[in-house]
Amino acid sequence: MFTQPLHHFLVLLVLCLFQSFVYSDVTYTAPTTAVYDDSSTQSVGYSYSPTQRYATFSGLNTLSSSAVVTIQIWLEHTYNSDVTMKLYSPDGTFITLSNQRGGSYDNVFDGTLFTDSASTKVSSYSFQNNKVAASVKPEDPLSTFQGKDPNGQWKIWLSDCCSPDNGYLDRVTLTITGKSFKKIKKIFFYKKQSDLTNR
Ligand SMILES: [Ca+2]
Ligand SMILES: [Ca+2]
Repeated sequence: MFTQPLHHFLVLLVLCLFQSFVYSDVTYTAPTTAVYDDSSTQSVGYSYSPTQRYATFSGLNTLSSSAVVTIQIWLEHTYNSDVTMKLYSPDGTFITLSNQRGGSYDNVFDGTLFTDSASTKVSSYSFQNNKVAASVKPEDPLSTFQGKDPNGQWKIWLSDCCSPDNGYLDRVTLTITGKSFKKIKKIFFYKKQSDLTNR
């Protein structure tokens, strides 16, 4: 029905539209909060490249000294100290969320909120097997991002040092609370299809 090049173009167009909309996940709640929430699944493992997920914000003011950034991570993993997790702001500034914490335990970060207001730092938390650490302070403070321009692409980065245990990153929410937005704008999240994994 279509010529071969046209057919390829249409398939690509549909794929691009699909990717743009399926993984779009930033919600702006006027006047002060923006939330990225993406629950697609990516694998995390020693034999893979680092697992990376991107959240793009726009229309926000520079983060003031009272702005609050938090990130909640759902990581299924059977040996959590294999994993290092980092968060990058759009200008490339990063903090380490967890530097190989959680020992040999399973699923201790499967829903953990990283927040500067938690009572215990991830480095001194008493992890238990199959018990989610509800909230912890990250290795480096999230307040590091104060004074930064939050607009652009944030990156959530996980790497796994060792075999044989692997896992899955199931969901990430990144919340930015600051001054009123300049404008409210729905934007889209894009991730390479190859980053996804079938379960
Ligand atoms: Ca284990
Ligand atoms: Ca591993």
